[in-house]
Amino acid sequence: MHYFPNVEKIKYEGKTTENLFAFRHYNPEEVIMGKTMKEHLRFAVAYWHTMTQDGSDPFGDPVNQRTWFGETPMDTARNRVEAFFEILTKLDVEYFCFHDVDIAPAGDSLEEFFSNIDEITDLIKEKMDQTGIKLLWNTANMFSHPRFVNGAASSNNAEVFAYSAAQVKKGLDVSKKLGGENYVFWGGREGYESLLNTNMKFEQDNIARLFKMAIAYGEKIGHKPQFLIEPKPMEPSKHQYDFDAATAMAFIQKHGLENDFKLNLEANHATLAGHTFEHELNVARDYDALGSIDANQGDVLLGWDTDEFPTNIYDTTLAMYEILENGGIAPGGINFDSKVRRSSFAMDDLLLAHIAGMDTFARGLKAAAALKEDRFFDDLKEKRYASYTTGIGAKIVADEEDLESLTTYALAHDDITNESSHLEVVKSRLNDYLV
Ligand code: XUL
Ligand code: CO
Repeated sequence: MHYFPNVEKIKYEGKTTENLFAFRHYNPEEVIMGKTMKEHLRFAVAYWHTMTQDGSDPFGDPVNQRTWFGETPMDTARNRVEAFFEILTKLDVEYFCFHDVDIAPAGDSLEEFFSNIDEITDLIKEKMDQTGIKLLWNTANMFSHPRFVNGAASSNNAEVFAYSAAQVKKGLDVSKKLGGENYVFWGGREGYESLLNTNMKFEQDNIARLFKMAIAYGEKIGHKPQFLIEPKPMEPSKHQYDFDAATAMAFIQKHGLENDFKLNLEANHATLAGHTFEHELNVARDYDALGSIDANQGDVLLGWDTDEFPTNIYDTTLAMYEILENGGIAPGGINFDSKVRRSSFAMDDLLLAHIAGMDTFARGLKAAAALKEDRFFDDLKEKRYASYTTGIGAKIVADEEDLESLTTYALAHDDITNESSHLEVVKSRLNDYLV
């Protein structure tokens, strides 16, 4: 059965092509700074937005045209696997990501859910073996069901903690079965609605407890994916504990998790936290904790997580620059945590939207590589901080000075001149790399 019978495997055809089902910038085999684009970008397709999103919104009914619905929920789940691997193969994408509830129906009990997961992951494994496609990460959805109304590991209800632990155990078993390279924790409900009735410290200690159980279980079964926390400041929680990269790092360090945990950073979560994406990547890099990214973009005119496919080359350039500076993103990748707009309801839009996102990241990669090769930011910053390379500056960064010695220095040098940053020139020159 083919779900996209009119589309062949998508190929690179260059910028002049009229073919919508072709890459105009993403050329998987093209070598940039010693690695192919495919090796640099490590794209992944997200099961949830691609296979289960129906196009409904708070004011509108489902609109997406999808042809994989079967007679029973399990028939649909099996059809989805078939269609998903067709999408991955046609897009020439090597990785994918999913939540447990995306792939298998929850059934009437946890036992039935687990057995559904077993059956569907058998099918997924078969497809992976046939195609060579790999699992970037999986995760447990511990936020949609009503039982998680007050959180998962952070719930006031210990029964919910236990249920969440069972889901994480199953997630790690599945990760081992499918050779998952990373395992994600996104705590959508790990936060609070009101501080009036919330013990923040207790709740966060419990989240750390669950994470430590996950590390211990991974060791026990001999499967150690890179664990990732995905920060987000709010939505659905009013306040989410993993607010942003810096907050998540404080949590990781406080609980001694730094050897096992890194960050999965999402562009639209960064903007919700009042940061640019490159800010979040830069913070993570500073802690040697840049694990993986969820690629999407928000809308500056809307205040929520719109999860749009990335089409802004300015943003992808600065993100790819951070990734190049990081020495790459592996074993993480670039997961399209992105959904088609409601008006893009056709089946083919699933492919077209990914092509747009992949081309935008390819352009970002090329521009970032040129910026790096030209030492655009290096020279700029070297010049800007030059006062620390000689004289008193060199002594300050060599930790040779103290308040008294610097006071003596300042008394003799209190006539200070600063230099203009000419920031408008910088931005204008940066534009030259984008077009
Ligand atoms: C929600 C979000 C999630 C995580 C995985 O905003 O980004 O889809 O990526 O749970
Ligand atoms: Co995400």
